[in-house]
Amino acid sequence: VDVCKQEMLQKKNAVLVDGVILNGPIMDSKAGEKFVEEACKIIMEEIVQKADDVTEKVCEWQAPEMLKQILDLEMRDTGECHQKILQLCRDVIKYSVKTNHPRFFNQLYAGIDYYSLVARFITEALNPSVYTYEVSPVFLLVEEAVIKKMIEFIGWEEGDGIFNPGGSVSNMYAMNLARYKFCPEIKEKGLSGLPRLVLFASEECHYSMKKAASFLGIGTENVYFIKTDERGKMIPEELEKQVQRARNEGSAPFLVCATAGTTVLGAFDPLDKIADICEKHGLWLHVDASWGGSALISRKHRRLLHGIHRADSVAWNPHKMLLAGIQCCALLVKDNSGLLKKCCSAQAAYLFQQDKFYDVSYDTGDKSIQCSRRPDAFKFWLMWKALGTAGLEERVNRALALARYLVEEIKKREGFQLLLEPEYANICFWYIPPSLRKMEDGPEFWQKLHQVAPIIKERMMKKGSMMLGYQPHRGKVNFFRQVVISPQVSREDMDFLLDEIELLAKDL
Ligand code: ABU
Repeated sequence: VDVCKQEMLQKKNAVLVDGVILNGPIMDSKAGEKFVEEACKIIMEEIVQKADDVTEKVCEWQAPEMLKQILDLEMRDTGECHQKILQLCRDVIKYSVKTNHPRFFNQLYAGIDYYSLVARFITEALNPSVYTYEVSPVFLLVEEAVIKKMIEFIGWEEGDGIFNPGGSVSNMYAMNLARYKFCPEIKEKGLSGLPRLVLFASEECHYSMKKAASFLGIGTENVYFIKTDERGKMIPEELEKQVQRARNEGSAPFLVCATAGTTVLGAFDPLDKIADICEKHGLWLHVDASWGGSALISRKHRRLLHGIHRADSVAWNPHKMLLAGIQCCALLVKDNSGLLKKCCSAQAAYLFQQDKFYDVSYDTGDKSIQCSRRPDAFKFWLMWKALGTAGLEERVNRALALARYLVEEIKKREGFQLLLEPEYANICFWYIPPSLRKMEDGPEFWQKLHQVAPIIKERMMKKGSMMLGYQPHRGKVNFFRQVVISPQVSREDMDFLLDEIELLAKDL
């Protein structure tokens, strides 16, 4: 650097301010390009090309203290050479969980979609922020087109929407919007003077309902949880009772949040019956279809969401079942009169100038509660263009057929016990190891069974052979929740999963 500085100073036109030479860019573009090229090669070799290789590990488990040492996390005064940084990239990949591995069944997302991956590369490289047409012309039009298409699948004739950083945020938007519709003056006046607002969601709803109620100042005590049946579906008669209860208490019911695809059991609430109750009581109906919404793409399975067209708003995450890449989450709203914008806008004059030279109705960023916003619709759009609706439909149908296959295999095998017949891609089951099979049913049996899934989970992660979630749930001791999503997954992986559990637990 000093040599360059000397050379520059000797040139007549060197411009210095505060001792800083301002001539020419300070970045070495050629070296930067070479670095990107080499890093892309690593990404190809270590992630993309290994994504369907079952001989690779799903994870390379290290305890946090050990991983801290391996990764050399310290950030120092002087930078490090490219070779060292490339090695860091390799380490990051090595010790990260391969969520695109065919045996990653841990969450409500999995697998790799090549088109959405490329879309992400493009948007990462372009680094746009989706608020105004002037900085995001393509991505704003893409978002509009995707929202329009999603609205069609819900069955609305028109509507509005916005992509958000997660289904939890979509649910929060819906709550805010429903409240704004109920009492528009809240935007200016705030919470003071409002009656006690009450909303309703099933006992099985996503935890974001509580978070949203807390964040928005509604209060978690004002979320009335509605009893569910043995399959985890909201019981409409119980909803009716709770609405009456809220009214008798003098509170103001304003919103029902139904769920289409609950997190643990994958249950779908009876939307039509819930919509009847909402209509009768004048309540906003929001459907959290973050997980189950993708079934709308399938002619065979869309009946799971029968009645969704009657909702006022819907949260739907194409990053889950459809593999659009985290994060890709839309809040869709039936209203087409600009309610979303009226609710969220703050009219920043430095972004949303009304005297621009183009049609400013395309500056849709003020509908968002964010300022900077990622172009998440683009990865869904590119994937949809490449696969067509038929390809997306095939993806959903295959995942659900594989789930069915696994269910039938579970029924055949000794030691495996289903919690319930699944409706969707969540297969919940216990594994009863040999030593517990002859034990009498009773508290001791369940207490021992509770300990089994965590041990098997630890063993699978330390071996790196697969990843599968477990949890206790509503009085039931720890059980596995297998989630089937990825098109990379095959029948053999389903068989492997069961064989591997037996193998890992043979001494239990
Ligand atoms: N809302 C996503 C929950 C995380 C999971 O169970 O995969």
